[in-house]
This record gives sequence, C-alpha cells and structure tokens, in this order.
Amino acid sequence: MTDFAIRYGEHVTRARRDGRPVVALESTIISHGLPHPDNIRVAREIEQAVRDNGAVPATIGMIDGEVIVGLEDAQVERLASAQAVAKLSVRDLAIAAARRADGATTVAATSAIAAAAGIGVFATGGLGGVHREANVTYDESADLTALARTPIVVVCAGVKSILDVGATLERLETLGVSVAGYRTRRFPGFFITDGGFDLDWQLDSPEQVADFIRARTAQDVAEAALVLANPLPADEQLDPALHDRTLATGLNLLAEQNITGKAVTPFLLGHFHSSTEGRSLAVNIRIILRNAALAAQIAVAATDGSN
Ligand code: PSU
Ligand code: MN
Repeated sequence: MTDFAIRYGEHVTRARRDGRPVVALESTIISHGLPHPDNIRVAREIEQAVRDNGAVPATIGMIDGEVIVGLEDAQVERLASAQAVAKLSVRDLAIAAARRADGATTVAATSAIAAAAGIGVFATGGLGGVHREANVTYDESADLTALARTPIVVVCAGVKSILDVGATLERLETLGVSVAGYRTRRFPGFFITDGGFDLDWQLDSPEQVADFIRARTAQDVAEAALVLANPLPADEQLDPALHDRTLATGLNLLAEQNITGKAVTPFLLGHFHSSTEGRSLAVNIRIILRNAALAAQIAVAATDGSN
C-alpha cells in the first residue's frame, strides 16, 4: 500500500542528488489546456526546451493517487490521453490520493508540490486569475492564494485576457505576490504581447532573477512567489483583432451554455484553438517553450551561484 509520500522520477532523483538545476512543469496545460494529440508532442518539447537550456525537467502530476515529481514519458502520455484526468488544485491533492486517482496539477498545486520538493523555478503558459464577473461569481483561481504562500519563481506570459487582467494584478498585490516583467514594464496578456497594464518592476537577466531568489532567502521576510511575466515578441503574438473577436464569441458561448467554475478556462482555451484554425495553438506552444527555456536559464543561474 502506498504511504502517499511524494515520489520522484528517476531523472529528478539523480538531479537532486547531483545538485543539478531542476525546473518544475505543470500537467494541467497538457491534459486540459492543449488539444489531443498535440499535447503529447508539446509536453515532450517543453521538457526538451528545459534540457536544451541546461536544466532537468520535472513534470508534476498524480498517477494512481501518488504525487509524482518528474513523470516518466509513459505517465505524461497517460495524463495527456485519458478522458478522466482530474484537474487538481492544492485542495484536491489529498482527496484525489485517497481515491487513487490520476490527476493533472494546476499552477497552484504544481507550485506547492515543487516548493515542497525544494524546486525553486517553475515554467508554465499562463496563470489562473480573477475571472470576469468575479464580483458576482466569486470565481478567482486558487493559483493566486497558493502563490501567496509558496516561495517559487513562476515564469509565465501573464494571464489570458479571458480573465479580468486588472483585477488579477490587484489581487496579486493584495496577496503579496511579487510581480516583474522580463525585460518589460508591461504585463503581457498571454496571446498578446501587451495586456494593457503597467508593472512596477522589471528584471533583465536570468542572473538578476537568481539574485531575487537569493535576496528573498537572505532577507527571510517574504514567503510568496515571484510571477515573472515573459511576453512574446510583438511579431509573434496572435493578431490582436483576431484575438478580440475570438474572445467576444467565446464569452457569449460561455453565457449561452451556462458554463461556470473550473470548466471555464478549458472551455475558452478550446474555443480559441478551434476558432483560430490553430493559430492560437501555435502561439500557445511558442509561449510555453520560451518560458521553459527562460526558467531553465534561471535555474542554472540560481544553481551556479550556490555552488
Ligand atoms: N491559464 C491558461 N492555460 C491553462 C491554465 C490557465 O492560459 O492551461 C490552467 C493552469 O493549470 C492554471 C489553471 O493553474 O488552468 C487555473 O484554473 P482555475 O482557473 O480553475 O483555477
Ligand atoms: Mn475557478
């Protein structure tokens, strides 16, 4: 019988033993954020982008009730292929374990597990945040509160404009989550380079981000995450007019089909992918690969300084 302890993939066990840089990766983008079968290929490409930049990938998820840090290829494929993979936030982890479930971890759960495993850098696509009409629905991603108590660096491309971007930034401020743009003072809107909001800070190199990690540890004052927002170059973004049209039709469909709660994000992502004829998918993949590469460079810089 399992003792429910966190399990490590062999490659991650080796990396930890040898003090090599490790980057955490989430599994919800694979199971719920990207369409099958592209998701399997992309999951592998994300891991390769981490390796190409000198770090070891640790994709995190749950198999038969066990939290695994560093899923093997066949396990990633299982989470990418099955219909009944649960989407796991922090609060779901122990229940899903009791049920011996398969599950994909969100930003919230992945960050919490990664930090527990001593991993300091995590790459994803976009964060969850405050949904439009949250003033009525109270729908705010647990990503935000989880990041408030988890000391990790999350490399992302901001939040999708399917959310209320301004409200999300306000909540991150309230919750004490550090936010910086990577080589920019504008917060990206995932598919689009500029999400329409200014940031107080920017960090300009992997070494500077590694210094942030050292400073947070040395000061021992704050225990929240750093959201490092890494925008796509403007010439690689989704055409903003196409983006706005797709968002408008998606929001209408949500209302028509009465889709709420945790189904909202996967539904809108699916809508983007199908109604832009794959263009948003290509942009989405590009974002994740860029973030994985940057996260690996940060993990390497953070490790170099500590040896
Ligand atoms: N945003 C995206 N793509 C995603 C997600 C968010 O652009 O795939 C996923 C992430 O795993 C994130 C989760 O942690 O959705 C947030 O879901 P919710 O809003 O239900 O908390
Ligand atoms: Mn929600």
